[in-house]
Parts: sequence; structure tokens; C-alpha cells
Amino acid sequence: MAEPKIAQDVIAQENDKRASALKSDYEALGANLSRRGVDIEAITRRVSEFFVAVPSWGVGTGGTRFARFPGTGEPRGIFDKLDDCSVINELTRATPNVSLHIPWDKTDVRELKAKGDQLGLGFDAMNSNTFSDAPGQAHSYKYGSLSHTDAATRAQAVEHNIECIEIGKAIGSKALTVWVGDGSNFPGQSNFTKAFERYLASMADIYKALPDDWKLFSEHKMYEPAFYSTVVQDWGTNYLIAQTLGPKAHCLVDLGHHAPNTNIEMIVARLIQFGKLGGFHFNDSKYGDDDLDAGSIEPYRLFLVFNELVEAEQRGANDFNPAHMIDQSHNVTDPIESLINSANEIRRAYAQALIVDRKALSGFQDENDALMATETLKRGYRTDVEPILAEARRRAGGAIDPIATYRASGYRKKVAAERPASVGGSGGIV
Ligand SMILES: [Mn+2]
Repeated sequence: MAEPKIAQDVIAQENDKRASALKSDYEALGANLSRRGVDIEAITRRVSEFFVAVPSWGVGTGGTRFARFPGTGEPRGIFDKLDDCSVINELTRATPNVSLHIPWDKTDVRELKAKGDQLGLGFDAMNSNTFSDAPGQAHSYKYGSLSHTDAATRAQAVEHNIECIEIGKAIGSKALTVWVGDGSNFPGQSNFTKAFERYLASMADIYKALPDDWKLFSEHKMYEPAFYSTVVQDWGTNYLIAQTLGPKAHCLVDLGHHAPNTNIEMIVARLIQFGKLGGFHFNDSKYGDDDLDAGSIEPYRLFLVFNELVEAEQRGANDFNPAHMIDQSHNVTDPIESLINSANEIRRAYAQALIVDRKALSGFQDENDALMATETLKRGYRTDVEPILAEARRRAGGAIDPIATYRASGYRKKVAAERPASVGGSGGIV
């Protein structure tokens, strides 16, 4: 039986304040949707079954390359991080799994598993780290890892990824996400072809160590830390990797890892069409890989991504079972609050996409009625689905208003008293 971090009576008291307003809003929305031929109960059920994994690194306060301003009560290690992740799940009932990062979260696997069980949390994809040097490692990743010119450095990076698989196997994970910082800062510094050949050979070695029921996610990123070229730069490169490695290899789409104005939803559609969409790192951005909260800058784009996912789900697209994960950096907010909000925004986009009249949309597309097609889509986006989200949370034992309930619980103040203020800490975001 899971041991909650937020007292049940706090959630009950806060929900009591809001229950009658929610009932009335839910009924009104239900009547509205019913006139559109949509059964609100079916949507609420689907939303309740939609989960997104939170990243262990997301509950610590992030920073920029200029500075990091620590928050209060920051987690001291993976066990504190799991406590914070549990708070998010207890209030939202949308985040029952945590994505770990090795070596940041490396510890005794039996203790990890026991802590997860105690909190009612599972473990999502494992994340390897060959973009920074761990203390005492034999070979530096300053000039790359899986694509490094030196064979011993590449072997060390492969070995680290295999270790991540081993840890994951012990705690019930079923996927490995590989993101490398490999690339170059100057034209001529790196031979594009040879670097990619070396990367593919290293990834093939990792792939060989992957259990049959696991997936391997490769994640592309346009720039940073390398500023001229990256070895896994774009979705085309990513697709080539997944295609070359085999059926267990899929592409991970981090929403922040594209040039501004890139049509990400179309990339998503292409990867689905060819059975290679592995999953997502949700976040939002204005200029580059800003790691802002999902849905905070371009909520319509998030909706358009979910429009593709729902469309694929409903047509029964082949090999379609994407992983949903958040990857953000929280520099000016309480990370728990940001992750609560992000999980809700992701569910919101899903609910909005679910209520789109797909039959009508398809008809307008066939008739080349551009205006009515886009209006049909946008009608889903314009619908305020908050009562559905709140009702899904309430029915699952979560909070009608999770941020207000979190603040009322005094959790941050409590852990601030237990956890000494930190100065540094890992702020790495991929
Ligand atoms: Mn990412």
C-alpha cells in the first residue's frame, strides 16, 4: 500500500470547497458536448487512463549557463526526488511513473525499487549521460562519446548505456533513452560521415544488449552543447538511426529540439506513418531549447501534436504506442508546481484533441474546404475542458485544484525544514 506524502484529509478538505462548482461545470460541459455528439464520460475515462512520466531531474531547481538560483527544500538525492514526484502524482493522478537519469540517480537498485513501491511509483525510460564526465571516469567526453574518434572512449560510453539497461531491468523499466551531446563547434572540426558511422556502430552495440521487450529511443537535438553541428541533429537523422538499428529502435521527439517555426506536428505524423515514433519529451520554448513548461508558450502547437496522436490512435496506426515524458528545467518556479501544471496541460491537449469531430474534419479535407476544416479542428481547442480534467483527478483520488491543494498542504515548507539549502547540484537538461 502506497504511503502518501500529502495527507488525504488536506485533499478532501480542498476538494470539498470546490466540489459543488465542479459538479455544475461538469454538467454544463456534458450538455454542451452532448449537443455535439460527444459523450463526456467517454472523454473523462480516456483522460483518466492517460499518463505522463516525470523526470527525476525535473524536481530539482534548474539553472542556465549564467547561474542557478536554488529553491528551498530542494531534493538532496534520488529518494527525496521520488518523494517530490509522488506529491505530483498524488495531486494529479496523471504521473505514476518516473524517468531516471544515470549516474545522477545511481544507488542501490533494491532500495530504489522498494522506495518506488512504497510511494506507488513505477519507473519509465532510463536516461544515460555521456554528455558530461562522471567523477573518476577513464576517458573524457569533451570531444564526444558514442561518436568519439577514440575507440576506448566510445567503448566506455557503450558500457555506460549497457549499465543503464541493467539498472532499468532491476527496477522494471522497459526503455533506454540515448541523447548525446556529440558534435562540433567549427566547420571542418568533424567529419560528418565518419562521426555518424562511429555513432551508429556504438548504438548497434547498445542495441545488442537490449532485452527483447525493451525499446531504444534516440533523441535528436539541433544544437547545444555543440553549436555548429550535432551528430544527431534532426528527425531525418533520427529516423535513419531507428531504421538502421532495427525494430526495437524508435525516435524520441523533444519538443524543444527544433528550429523555431518547425512544423513539429508534421514530423510526428511522419514518424507515426512509418512506425518509428518512440515518444516525447514534453516542454515548451520560444527561441530554442528553452525547457519551459509544457503548454506555457504555444498551447495550440501542443494541441496540434495531440491531434496527430489521437488521429493515429483512432485509425489504429501500426506500431503506435508512444511514451509520454516531461523534460523541463524550472528556474523561477517551484518545480513541483511546474510539473503539476505541465501534466495538466498535456492532458488538456489530449482531451481537446479527443473531442474534435474527426468525421466532419475528414469530410472537409476531402472537399478541400480549408476554412471549415481548420474551424472543426479549432473548435476542439477552443473548448474549455478543465471540468473533465478536474473530474478525472477527483475520481482518481487527486485534487480538483492541485496547485491550491499543494500550497495548502505546506509540503514545501515542511521539506525545507528537513533538507538543507543547496548551492550547486545537477541542473543538466537534455
Ligand atoms: Mn529531452
